[in-house]
Amino acid sequence: MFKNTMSSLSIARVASVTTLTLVIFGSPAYAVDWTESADAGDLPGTAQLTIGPANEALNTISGTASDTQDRDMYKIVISDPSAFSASTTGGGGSFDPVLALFDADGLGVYMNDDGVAGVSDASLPAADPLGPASPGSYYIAIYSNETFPASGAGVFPDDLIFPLPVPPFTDVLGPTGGGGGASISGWIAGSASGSDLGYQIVLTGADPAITEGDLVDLSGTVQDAGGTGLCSMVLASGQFMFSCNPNGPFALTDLPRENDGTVKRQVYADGFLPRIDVLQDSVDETVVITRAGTCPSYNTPYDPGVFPDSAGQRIDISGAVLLQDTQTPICAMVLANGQFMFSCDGSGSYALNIPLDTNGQFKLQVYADGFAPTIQTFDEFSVDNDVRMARAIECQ
Ligand SMILES: [Ca+2]
Ligand SMILES: [Ca+2]
Ligand SMILES: [Ca+2]
Repeated sequence: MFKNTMSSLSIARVASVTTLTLVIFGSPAYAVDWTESADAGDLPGTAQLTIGPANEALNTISGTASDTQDRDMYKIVISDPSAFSASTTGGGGSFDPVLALFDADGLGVYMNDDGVAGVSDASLPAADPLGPASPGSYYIAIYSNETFPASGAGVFPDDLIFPLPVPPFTDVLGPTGGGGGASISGWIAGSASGSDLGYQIVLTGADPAITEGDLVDLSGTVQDAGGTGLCSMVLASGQFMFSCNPNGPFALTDLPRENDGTVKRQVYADGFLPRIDVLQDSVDETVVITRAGTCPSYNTPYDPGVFPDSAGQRIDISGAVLLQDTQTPICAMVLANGQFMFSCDGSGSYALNIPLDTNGQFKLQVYADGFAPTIQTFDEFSVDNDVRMARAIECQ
């Protein structure tokens, strides 16, 4: 995945041998060649982030269209709008590539089907009047001429962002389709053909979307649908806090990213369905979570005793998180009196060392994506508890 890092390191080594290298190759000598990791998504929220060292241009993006219905979108930074250009290689046969640029809000900027008449490779030219006007984050999409980006409900042809190219398909087109005034929401499908169609996009005036090692800050307010701030647990990149003082606001700073450049923000609150979002960058926003409603219980009720003398004493608790009344394990977040872990080792098991509260009790909260939260209170005489989870769709 970090082929770009390898190549920039080897270039750096060559450059350090002698300044003659710099004379021969000119500058900049360093550049990022990005290779698609798994399959790039096709909307801004799922676009693949390009990542590279600081102060290095993004020279190429290489990838594969699994067939003519695979659309690959990449997030990039355009550092020099007038110098920005992009063109494909790899077109031919069943793969007739199209390039389109979208701004940070997902609005179409410009697109091209064929750079030269009779040649299927696409080209977004530099210094084009329809090209990007300001530096910043953009999304570039490569797709075949058998599919079209759309906004709104994706109705053909009303919601097309760009007009349909006409022979000889060389026009550079702005977002003047019927759906061009709104951001991309999906793709209109045509026929699927071909398999593993390799491509390369050669870029100028562009940088990777993310600088390696760049940290993320997440903040905002956790609310219910009515706008009331909620006491919740907010977790990302192994860091967490409780939005409980006062209810609602949270801030997590300097979060490392996953290997794909994203950060997963998880929000858990008693009585609400968990909310998990994969984020591309720092964000400060209101996070609305949904009340779980009335859900069936697969757990035997427990009536905890009150033991103030045990307050503060630490105990070990353990058990397994299981689906309904089966032995199927569930990967869940298990939280008890401020301590938490994930039951994701394949067996659903959890084990925590926790302090007892002022009543000598602990509140065992278990959350999993797609499941009703299960909250039960126990005392030091019930430390081994399997937790049975109802699916969210079982709730009223
Ligand atoms: Ca792909
Ligand atoms: Ca794709
Ligand atoms: Ca083409």
